[in-house]
Amino acid sequence: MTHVSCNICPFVFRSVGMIATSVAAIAFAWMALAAPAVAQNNWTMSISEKEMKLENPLDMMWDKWLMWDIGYQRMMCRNMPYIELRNEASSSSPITEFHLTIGDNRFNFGPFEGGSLAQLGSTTPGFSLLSSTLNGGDEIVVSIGNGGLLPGQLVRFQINLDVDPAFAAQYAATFGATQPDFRTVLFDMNGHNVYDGFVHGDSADNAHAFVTFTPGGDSSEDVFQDEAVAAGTYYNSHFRPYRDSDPVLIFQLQGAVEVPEPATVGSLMMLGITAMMMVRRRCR
Ligand SMILES: [Ca+2]
Ligand SMILES: [Ca+2]
Ligand SMILES: [Ca+2]
Repeated sequence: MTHVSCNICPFVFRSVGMIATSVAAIAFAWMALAAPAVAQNNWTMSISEKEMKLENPLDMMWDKWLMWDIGYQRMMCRNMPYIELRNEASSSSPITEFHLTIGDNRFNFGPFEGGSLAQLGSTTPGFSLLSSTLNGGDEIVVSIGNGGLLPGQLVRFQINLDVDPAFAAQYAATFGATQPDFRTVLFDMNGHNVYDGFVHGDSADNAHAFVTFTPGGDSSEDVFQDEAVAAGTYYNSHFRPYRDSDPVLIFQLQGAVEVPEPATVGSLMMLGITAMMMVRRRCR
């Protein structure tokens, strides 16, 4: 029985091992580069006719206090609702711009006395807002200065809805001198378009919003649905009798944009360390 010693075997095994390590390293690099980014910049927009509802969304005592106004006052509040824009704490970039479309384009975002289109709320002082419109007043743009709205921060501001001049006579024929309710302009409560008399349940004529993160760019858009509202018969000239209940509600939109995953940088560093270990092993 002959015993043949094999001098070439350790070399073959080492080469196979190095090739396997290289293939694994390349596969790892591809996984790191091809992996979808999972980190996101996220925003939430809430709208309500009363700023204090946004400040105290779950407080029953506030709900009772806010609800028992008179019908005329509620009509005016619903024409000049408050928006709360929140940059979620999980985001990594500030929000520098907010966009909202009008929904029903027979209306527009109109100025307050003094000319501004968005007025900073009293509950979030200190922000520098600059407002303008696009598309003949049918899209409002609110820029947030001084570095923008940081992750974890929120800002509240008030907007004002007006009737387009071309629709003013038709509006007045039905609703007189009253002001349009944001729940009939940005969307149609219970799918009821009160200006056409139709019930569609269609979000094609509803408002949508997005924000710009800097850095990060424009987020996804979100659109209002034709929201279900229990006391949906009170709007514009249809004032609530004082004895009736009509809670102050909040309606929300949300969006996001993915940001480059910082882990990708870590993965590339790991790849570098693996390559260095391979070189060291070769030099032994
Ligand atoms: Ca318009
Ligand atoms: Ca108005
Ligand atoms: Ca609609």
